[in-house]
Amino acid sequence: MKVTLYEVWMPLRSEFRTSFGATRLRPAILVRVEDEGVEGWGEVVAGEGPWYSYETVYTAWHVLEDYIIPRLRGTPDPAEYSRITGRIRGHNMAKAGLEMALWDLKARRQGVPLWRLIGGVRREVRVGVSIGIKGSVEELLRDIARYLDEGYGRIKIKIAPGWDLDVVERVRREYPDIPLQVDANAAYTFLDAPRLARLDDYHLLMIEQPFYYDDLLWHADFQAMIKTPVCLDESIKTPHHAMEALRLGSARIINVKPGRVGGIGPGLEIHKFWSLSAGRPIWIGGMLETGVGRGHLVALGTLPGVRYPSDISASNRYYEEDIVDEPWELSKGSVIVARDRPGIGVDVDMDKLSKYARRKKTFMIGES
Ligand code: OSB
Ligand code: MG
Repeated sequence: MKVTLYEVWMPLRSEFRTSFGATRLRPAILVRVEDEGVEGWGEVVAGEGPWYSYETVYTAWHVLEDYIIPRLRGTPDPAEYSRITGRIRGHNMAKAGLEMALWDLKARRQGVPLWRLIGGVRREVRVGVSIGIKGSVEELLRDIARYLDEGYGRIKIKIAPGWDLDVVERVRREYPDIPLQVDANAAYTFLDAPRLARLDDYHLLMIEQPFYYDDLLWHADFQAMIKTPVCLDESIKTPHHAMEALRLGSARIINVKPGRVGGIGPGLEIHKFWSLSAGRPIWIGGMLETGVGRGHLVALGTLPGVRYPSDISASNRYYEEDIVDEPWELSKGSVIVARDRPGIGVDVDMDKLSKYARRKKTFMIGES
């Protein structure tokens, strides 16, 4: 097997601002695996700095090159992957990039779409759009109007101290009935809990990750205080955290991001435990992925436990030009349709990829 890493920097159509910072140029590592003429693609979603999590595009490259790739023998099945990477603590985004590529390879070898291989039950994935913090409420309202006009049926807005209750109030006054949710990206402490509890007045679908990025306790206390479902993002890094969250009552909903949890396999484990066993909903979160990572999100979005719209928007919501042959598009009813093609359903356009690539390295993997 051959593994190639590409570090790409993709210009976003507009700045994306959250409580932890702003991005204009989104880095990613695209991972290509090739075996006997069949390829598979994955994506490392770590950012330019340790803001969403401690990983960066540089730490991920280092961990892939120096610890993960040297442990590979032959062409591993994704089922063996956790055994291969098990001794490496954390660095889930680095692990996930290669794991996803192995899933795509496996599906393409079998000639089946990835969503079928992992047990998806529908091709139409309900999606929404996640809108960053803006310079003014007017600007936010213009963006919301535009996305609704484009056909997005669910809006998520980012909140942070100084950009929360008043903003939600204005959005609700303008749009009393749209499916709406908020995401704080861990911007608050429990001292803010009484104020945040007033979000209950706006019939939001959920409040995502209000507190500390490792917290489960404050979220549990907060969930007990409010009617609106709490959704965890940053705090759920492994299937074990999902078990802890269930035991503690930290959330009713989990946003599953394959990058954050270490890949498709751990995502499926969380789905099995949280949704199939415990009967609770999940949805699929995004990290501004290129068309490659997006293909993996779409595949996960077809799982039966996905019962809220996912943060999987069309390629053109993020990028002027995506690097895949057929960019992801929004279809009627605010859905993205999983493709009836082997693997993730897209091929990488190598000319476009080279346009955005700043670093590339190939590794030959021996049989033993
Ligand atoms: O918290 O869900 C998040 C983007 C980067 C980092 C964290 C988050 C996000 C988003 C964007 O909300 C979701 C998307 O890809 O559309
Ligand atoms: Mg989030």
